[in-house]
Formats: sequence, C-alpha cells, structure tokens
Amino acid sequence: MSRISLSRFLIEAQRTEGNLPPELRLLIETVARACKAISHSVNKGALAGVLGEAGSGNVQGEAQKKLDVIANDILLEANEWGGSLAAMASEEMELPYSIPENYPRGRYLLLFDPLDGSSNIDVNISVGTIFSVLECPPGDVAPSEADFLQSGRRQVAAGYTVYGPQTMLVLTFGHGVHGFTLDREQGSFVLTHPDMRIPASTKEFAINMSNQRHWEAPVQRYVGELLAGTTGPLGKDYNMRWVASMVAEVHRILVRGGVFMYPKDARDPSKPGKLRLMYEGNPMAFIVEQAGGAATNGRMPILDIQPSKLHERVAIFLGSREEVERVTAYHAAD
Ligand code: P6P
Repeated sequence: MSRISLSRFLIEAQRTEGNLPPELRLLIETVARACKAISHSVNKGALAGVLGEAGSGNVQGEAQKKLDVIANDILLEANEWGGSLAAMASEEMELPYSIPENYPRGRYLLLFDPLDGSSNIDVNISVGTIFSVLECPPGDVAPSEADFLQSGRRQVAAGYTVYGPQTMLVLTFGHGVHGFTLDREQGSFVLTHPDMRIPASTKEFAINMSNQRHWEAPVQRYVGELLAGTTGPLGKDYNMRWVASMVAEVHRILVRGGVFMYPKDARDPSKPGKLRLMYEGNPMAFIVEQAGGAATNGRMPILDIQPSKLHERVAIFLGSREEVERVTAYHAAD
C-alpha cells in the first residue's frame, strides 16, 4: 500500500472535498511540525534535562513541568509567524497571545493544551498535545478573550498528538477522524488509521475511582452498575482503565471503544469539573462525535455549551455512544 503522508492527505483534502482552505491546511502542517519537535523533547526526557518541575505555576494554579513550558513555547514560536492566525490561547497562559504586529495576521484562532497529562512525564507514561481551531470574528483590532468564546460546534478543526510507544497525530475537519503515525526515520507523519470509528458498545470504562464519594447520584448509580457487571442490570462484566492522561484515554477509546468520565464532584460546587472546555472538552468532543461516539457534560452535548470564560471547566462523559447516552439519561432522570 503506498504511504500517504500528512502533507499529501491535506493537499488531497483541500483539492477533493473542498473542505480544507489552504490557510487551514498550512496551519495544521505547522501544528504537526511543532508536535514533532515536542515529541523529540518528550522522548529525550532525562537525557535532555527536561524532566521535573519548571519552578513556576500556570493560570490554573498548577505547578508547571519544564516540558509544559517547553511545549507551550514550541507551539507559540512555530505558529506566530505563519500568517494563518489572529491569536492563540493556551492552558498555560492566562490571556490570549495576539500575533505580533510585525507578523502577518490570519483568520484563525488556535487553542491548545500543550502537554496534557504532564504529571505522567517523570514516570514515563504517555502524554499529549490537544488543539482546537476556531475562526476569528471579523475586525481589525487584536482579538480579545471574548473572540474565543464560541461553542465547540464552531470548530473548523481539532486534533491531538499522543506521545506514547508511537507518536500519533489524530485529526478531524468535520469529515471523519484520521490517524497518522510519526515515521522518525523520514521525519513525517504517515496515514495509518484512516476514518477511525468508535464502537457503539463497550466493556471498558475510565474514571478516577478515588473520587467516588464526591460524585453526584446519577454517576454513583451508573458506575455502581458498571461494577456490578453480570450481577447487575447491564448484564455484562466491565474492565476499568485510568491512565490519568486524557489524550491516552481518548486514543484508546478511538481504537477499541470505551467510556471516559471526569464528572463534577462535591469538593468544589463552583467548578463543574476538572477538565477545561475550550482546549480539552471541545476538541475531544469534536473528534469523538466525528468518530461516531458521543460527548456530554452529563446533561447536554459538550459541543453545544456556550462558554463564558476562556479557562472554564466542564464535566466530561465521552466515548461509546450507548454508554454515554445511558449515563446522560440517568442525569436527566435525577
Ligand atoms: P486525576 C491530566 O492532569 C488531566 O488534565 C487529564 O489528562 C487526566 O484525564 C486528568 O487530568 C487526571 O486527573 O484527578 O486523575 O489526576
């Protein structure tokens, strides 16, 4: 089978399906190139002295790892001069980054979590980069936070790169989900997983069970039924996974099905969940829905949520459609 590189795939998408504007194609190529550089740093680890804490904190109040900062800088530097963007927003930065005056400004907004799951870096467990692309509202002034506050339905592209045993880039433009594996010898991403689909049913769930006492009743009910297996109403035994790296969990679900949950819990009623809507929930929900799965906050599709803050959090239930619909129905019945 002839190898299809990411570049060839994107050029064909631009030419045939007409759904990929040249400026967006170039943006994706640039993000992919940045992810290759991040992969190189992640893979060198201790050999490059990039493990451990950066000695700084981010807007979320979390201690930053050296690689969080490195990955963020790589994405900013790769994208600021390309001419596709009006601004960027990152989990690691309180405010959006407007493209400097001396660079050409484009029509897209890029949002990213530069290195999700970074608490796993020092123990050599898979981590990843998550990104989302929106169109910038027209106007000739520098974009503000308000320009980013668009629902997930308005994304024009989304993807992630998982830095695991293989480095894989998974993409959607709203026409299916496609996976590319990094060929380190050639230095290029190669199409290896065309048109990824999530099985509608599953026997695998992912949740951090140590938070169980803090969950709301519908989640207690649903997880209780999963644990009851054949002795309960679901009539089958389930297996559990928890990598504590969302990108790794979502990738597993895309490849073999499953349901991932990070519910709201009672510890902080002001927070609807731990994960962030704009650069974790929305891109992953776009990918999951495009692969035939479902993604809700327990009560509505994540992609329909109208954001009010750039770093707002969201509860997440995503993956195999049958399971997400079940736990969402339990919320509705509550
Ligand atoms: P916990 C990583 O910090 C992350 O943002 C996601 O990648 C992951 O799914 C979740 O948080 C893990 O959270 O509470 O289990 O450490």
